[in-house]
Amino acid sequence: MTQQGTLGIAVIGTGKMGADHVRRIDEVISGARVAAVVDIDETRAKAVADTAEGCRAFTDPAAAMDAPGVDAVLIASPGPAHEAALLSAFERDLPVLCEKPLTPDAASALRVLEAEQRLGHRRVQVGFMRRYDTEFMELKALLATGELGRPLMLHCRHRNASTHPYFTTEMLISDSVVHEMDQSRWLLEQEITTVTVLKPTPNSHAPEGLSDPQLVIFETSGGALVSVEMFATCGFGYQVQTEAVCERGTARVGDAHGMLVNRPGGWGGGIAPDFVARFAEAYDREVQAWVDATRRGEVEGPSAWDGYAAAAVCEAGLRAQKTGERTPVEMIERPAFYR
Ligand code: ISE
Repeated sequence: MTQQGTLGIAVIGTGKMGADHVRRIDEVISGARVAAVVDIDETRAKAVADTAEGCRAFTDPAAAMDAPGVDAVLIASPGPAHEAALLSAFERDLPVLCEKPLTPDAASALRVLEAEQRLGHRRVQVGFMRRYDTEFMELKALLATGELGRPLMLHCRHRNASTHPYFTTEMLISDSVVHEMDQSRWLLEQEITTVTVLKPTPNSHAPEGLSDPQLVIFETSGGALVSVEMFATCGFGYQVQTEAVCERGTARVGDAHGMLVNRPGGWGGGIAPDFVARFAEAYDREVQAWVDATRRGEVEGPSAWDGYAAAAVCEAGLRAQKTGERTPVEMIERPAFYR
């Protein structure tokens, strides 16, 4: 660690999320600095590097990890590039915060698990930021008290205003519903055992060929049911809501409308445009927690095991999406290393 114990971070990927993390590390959180950024688009890497003092731009992740002053790696590149970046970080025994998904499929996630276990110590925190959202943390704490009794069902709504041009029907599961996969495992402390995907006639405002919205149903090892409405082209903004239905009551989070205003002709609140705005504080808390744990020499938060479990559920989800059938999740037994 350099500069009085300040953690020097290499940020891999300078798209929407990577650039936002660079700003966050530079301006919002404490104890860290951006030492390097990487992007295959050199111009974009340089433009983002220019926003953070002392930051160098690279096009090769390995070269950035070897740069002077780099103590840790934040991976925010597209999912298919994660495995190679994770394995390079392990070769250098560097701590990693890896944006979701850990990797795009269960086989590659398993290779990452095995490589981390060969290191002999945990190195990875996965960026499931909902675990750091105040409302979701409150819901988790309430369920843990047992006051409402056993959770029977979760009803989740996940809405995005619109999709980017290369968003596919499969990505509704692997890029979007992956959040509900992790959130459900975390809230219920159970594994997801089956996935069913139902598709209504698509929204006529969805891009040609995109099957949106979808209704996804999980069954869990403890006999709970989870319903997820995934609607990626809702048109009106970004919404993530969850209602837990328990034996003695219900609890709902994510209305997140902020201030309620009365004005001539009506009343109401605002709605976030996207995940960067809606989960800004959760991302701040997540990255700060990672930096703090790393500076203490510890690893906390969602682990590579959680990343693997989500990848295994995604795989079942993608099969269920094609066949329309209730599809079992295939997972290895949890290694003692991740207990
Ligand atoms: C995006 O990648 C995210 O992670 C967002 O949280 C999610 O709402 C969106 O659907 C994904 O594409």
